[in-house]
Amino acid sequence: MAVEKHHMIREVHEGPDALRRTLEDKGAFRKVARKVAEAAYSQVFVTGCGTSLHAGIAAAYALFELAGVAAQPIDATEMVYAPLGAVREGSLVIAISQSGETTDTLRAVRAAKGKKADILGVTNFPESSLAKEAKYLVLTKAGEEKAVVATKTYIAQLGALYAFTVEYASALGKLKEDRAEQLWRSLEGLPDKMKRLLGGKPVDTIKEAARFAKAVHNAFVLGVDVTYPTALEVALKLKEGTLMHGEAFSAPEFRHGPISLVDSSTLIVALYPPPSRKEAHSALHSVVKECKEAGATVFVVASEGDSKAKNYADYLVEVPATEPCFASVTYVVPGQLLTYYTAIAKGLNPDKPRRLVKVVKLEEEGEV
Ligand code: F1P
Repeated sequence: MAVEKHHMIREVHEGPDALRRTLEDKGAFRKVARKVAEAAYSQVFVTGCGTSLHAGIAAAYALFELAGVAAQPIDATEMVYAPLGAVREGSLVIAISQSGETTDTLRAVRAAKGKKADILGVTNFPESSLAKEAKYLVLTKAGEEKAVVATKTYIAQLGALYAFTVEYASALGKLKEDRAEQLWRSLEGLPDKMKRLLGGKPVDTIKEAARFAKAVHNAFVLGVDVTYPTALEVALKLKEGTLMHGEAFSAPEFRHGPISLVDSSTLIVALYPPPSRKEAHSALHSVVKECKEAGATVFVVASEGDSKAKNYADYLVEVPATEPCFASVTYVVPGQLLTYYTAIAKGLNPDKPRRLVKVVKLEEEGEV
């Protein structure tokens, strides 16, 4: 690969390898998952900040679907307030932080431990504070990430959390062996599928869309079902990297108010769930139609062979088909690339967005 000027684009290209390395030690996931299953937790929370929180929401969706576990995602910044009232002995808190040093996440973890909860830490740094606080550890193997805008670490977090979920669901007796194997094969096939999005037609389309997006002030990122967690992450990327106002909604929820903001200056990023999720797919499609009629420009990400998704698309990026519950891994890549190329088109440095730092470490907040 050519030497890239920015860390961000180099790190987007390193996503497939980060995922492959993270998934390598199957036995480690199995060991942790078995211990967690044996402990028979009565409730599960998932927490983190920013991109890590979004990986946690994606994991909660997989835990609902594959393990039948009602995992409750909560922002780490909120966890220390009202939600703490529900944390008790027998609670498991899955805490995610690529650095393992984010103050807000560590505060949530310490508060939960104070209520006798156990912590499963998911981090890129085995020596980090989060790793030290955690009873169980799941490691991502993304290597160092230099750009402030997180990309490959998110991919690695998804991989680790999905692998844990498959093993946990199996240990709970919720997945048959052959289905678990099928899911593992699907996970292991994801790096190659991601690579297909990093060049050729998808990138040409994204560069073209970025030339349009550089003048956009408001973008709404619509997902539904398995693409909803990805929508949250893509909207965060757009805000951090391009300074445009990007906001995510579950597509049907978008009708309950925000749709009135759509006009001919709006960009809609529509993340179509795989067509096999029929109801969700048509729920999103009908909202996209209304947005198109209101004059919006529509950037669509859809599964290959999704014939309906082209109908209202000004720009269309097709992602290789995957197990729907792992869709976040492929669907986020066009969003990461759209962020990068729009930042470049706007003359911004995506490695160092204004006012953002890679690790948010806070002093005790006194009176201000
Ligand atoms: C969490 C995070 C990042 C975000 C920014 C600030 O970091 O919110 O997701 O991009 O850099 O910190 P971490 O807890 O995953 O290290």
